[in-house]
Amino acid sequence: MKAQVYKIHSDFYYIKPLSKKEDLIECKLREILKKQKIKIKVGDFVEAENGAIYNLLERKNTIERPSVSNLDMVVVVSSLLEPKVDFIQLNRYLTFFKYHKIDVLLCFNKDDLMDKEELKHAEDKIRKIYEPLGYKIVFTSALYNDGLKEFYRLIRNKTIAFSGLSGVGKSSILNAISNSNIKTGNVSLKNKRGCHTTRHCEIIEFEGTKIIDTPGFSRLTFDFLLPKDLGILFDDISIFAKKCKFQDCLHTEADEDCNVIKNLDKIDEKRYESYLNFLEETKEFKQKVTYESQKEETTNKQFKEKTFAKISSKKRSFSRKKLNQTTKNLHLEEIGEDDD
Ligand SMILES: Nc1nc2c(ncn2[C@@H]2O[C@H](COP(=O)(O)OP(=O)(O)OP(=O)(O)O)[C@@H](O)[C@H]2O)c(=O)[nH]1
Ligand SMILES: [Mg+2]
Ligand SMILES: [Zn+2]
Repeated sequence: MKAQVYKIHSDFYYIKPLSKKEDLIECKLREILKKQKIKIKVGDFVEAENGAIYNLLERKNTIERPSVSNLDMVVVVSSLLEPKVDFIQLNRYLTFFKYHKIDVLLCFNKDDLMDKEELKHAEDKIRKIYEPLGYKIVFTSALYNDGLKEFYRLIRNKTIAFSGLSGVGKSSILNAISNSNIKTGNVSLKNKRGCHTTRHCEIIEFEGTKIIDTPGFSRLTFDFLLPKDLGILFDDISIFAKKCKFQDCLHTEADEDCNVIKNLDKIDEKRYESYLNFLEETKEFKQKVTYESQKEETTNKQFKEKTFAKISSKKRSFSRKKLNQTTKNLHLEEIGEDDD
């Protein structure tokens, strides 16, 4: 039976068969998958029988944070206030999903917390940065149903996952558009942060749309990318980077004649700051990779030297033997010669 994984709780996998409109079936994992160290995620298509999943079917895409597969789109949710938009974190999500080639919809929630003028100002600022980058943007209030029709129109019939910091209103939006009753949490009065109410990823399905609610997370570092590959993920930087005359340029302040530096006034300040932040992480990764490959090279070299030394000592003893032999022969020959 082919099925999709809807939620996972410790060792239990809740799957929905593709063929029938059944309720979720509780399953475990077959040993073979565990042995192969295959990690099954929410959104995965699998094969199962007798209450056990035994095969993972091909994925369209898969990500670790949140840990989900087969997405048509990710909705990156921020809240305009409480907590207010963290643009570097937002760029972090966008760069990450661009790397994974997954479409993104930007949702700015809690617009009810701003007065009209403030909201207009925030909207203009956000649209100016992100619309030229090709992102669709919605402004919503889960509390007052603002923008939710437009939001629903953009995600209809798709499999989408929410992504965003804790407390921005992901579960609240999902509740408002799907009439669900998922637990939502408070935002701390002191630091305006959420309190990690949603703990697991789970598919909520209605009218052919599948929404994966996810726990809010912020830890996401570019510790898998080389510095030279970061710029390509920033369209607003790569447009100038393409015309940069330096070949291995990373477009930092150090290179005065760099075409990106020359055009910094045309790049949003926070976007460039985000680039520099992530660049440091990619540099750390490069250092690690270089160190490890050097270590491996040294080990290989030592190994080779050892082998060589062994061979040469053998060779040496061999040649000594041969030399002895030859000398002996020579000696005999000499004797023989003498004999003659
Ligand atoms: N004023 C206002 N408050 C909202 C809105 N949406 C959500 N909230 C409140 O924000 C708080 C956090 O909402 P959640 O939906 O739990 O946030 P979340 O993003 O799911 O958070 P985690 O599950 O922790 O990742 C709750 O107190 C909600 O009532 C909104 O549009 N306006
Ligand atoms: Mg939640
Ligand atoms: Zn440059």
